[in-house]
Amino acid sequence: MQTRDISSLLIDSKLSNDLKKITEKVIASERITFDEGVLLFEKGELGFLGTLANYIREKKNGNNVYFNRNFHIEPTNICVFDCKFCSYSRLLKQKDGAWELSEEQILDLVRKYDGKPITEVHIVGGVHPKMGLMYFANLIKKIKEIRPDLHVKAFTAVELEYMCRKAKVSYEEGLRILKEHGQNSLPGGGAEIFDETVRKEICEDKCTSAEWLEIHETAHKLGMPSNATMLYGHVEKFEHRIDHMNRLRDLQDKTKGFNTFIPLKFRNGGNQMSHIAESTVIEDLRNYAVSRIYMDNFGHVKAYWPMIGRTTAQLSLAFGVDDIDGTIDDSTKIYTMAGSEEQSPALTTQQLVEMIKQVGRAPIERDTLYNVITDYSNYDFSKEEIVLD
Ligand code: V47
Ligand code: SF4
Repeated sequence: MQTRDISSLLIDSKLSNDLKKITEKVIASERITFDEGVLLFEKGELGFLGTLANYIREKKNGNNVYFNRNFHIEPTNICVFDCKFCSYSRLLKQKDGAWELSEEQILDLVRKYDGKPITEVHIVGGVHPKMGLMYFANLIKKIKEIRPDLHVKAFTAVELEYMCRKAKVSYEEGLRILKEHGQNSLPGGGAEIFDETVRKEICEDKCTSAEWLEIHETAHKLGMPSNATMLYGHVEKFEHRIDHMNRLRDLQDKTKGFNTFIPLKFRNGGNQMSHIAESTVIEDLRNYAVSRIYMDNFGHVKAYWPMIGRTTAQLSLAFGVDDIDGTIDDSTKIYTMAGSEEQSPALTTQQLVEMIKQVGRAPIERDTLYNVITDYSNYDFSKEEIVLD
């Protein structure tokens, strides 16, 4: 990747001293403070932030861009909660647009991938009052009987908090049961924005920030890694984004259990916050870059292409991002229903590889834990040496 040499920033007469100080810290691999994080959002221009973020990204992950072969299962969109930004959920009594898959339908979705080199299933959905801890534990066990090699990344902290509360078990007990039945890790959803005032405004009734963090900390303690997300570009201010990242950075110092940080752009289609304009592409790229600079103890920053769109995902690779999620196979509706440009999100391995190569990066298929499966940099698809989708 050709970007501006970071040390040239130090002799740039147009750059303010406070931004030069942050540049020096980045070069020295020193952590930046809360105030410096806010300052980056307030004063950092796109090119400047990109140079810093790309420097860190290449130091951590070289030219690699990771992806995996995955699919989602969304068992239901019926949800007891009422997040204002959610375009996808329906109340139990609402019939229009609601779905609830039976166990057999879910298992059939898994069987569909027999013989295909999928490595991960991502299971999340609405918080259904009748689908409890043991229902899901047994479901995971059955999924693993069909496909023992599949990594099961399942249930946001929001779903887990509700499951444990209803089953009257501690988070530790609930997570232990799920782990014993085959769950391997947790996705990053439900984090939204940790600041309590903003959280009250956008998702008042679901698990608190402290509960979200406690559930992830407990999972890490039990040897279940997880991801972390941040829903941005709605009513939050820059200091709320940095506060959010700061709470995650602190927990990562303690547990080292997070795999990746995933900023999620608020999409305004068909929800109670539709009057709020979506963030610009420039703001999306600035946000990826500041995330990469601030979250110095996170190995990876992911651009989730079904949400941000493939063009912005490609651009993000010059702004700190080193992962673009996976093949997806048109198995998720969360963003489709919120108005994403990706209305049937599915990419073959070859398409993902080409997308990454187009912007001069090295496409690396990974498993959920970032172990390298295949380096596609010099792979010749016409020879079909690898089982493709
Ligand atoms: O928590 C819901 C978000 C999340 C909207 O861990 C919205 O690998 C934008 O967490 N606009 C669930 N965002 C999805 C999620 C996720 C996605 C991909 C990968 C991983 C991972 C995790 O989706 C929710 C919420 O923050 N969301 N509605 C919306 N209108
Ligand atoms: Fe329910 Fe999740 Fe939608 Fe909130 S974001 S209403 S918890 S499905």
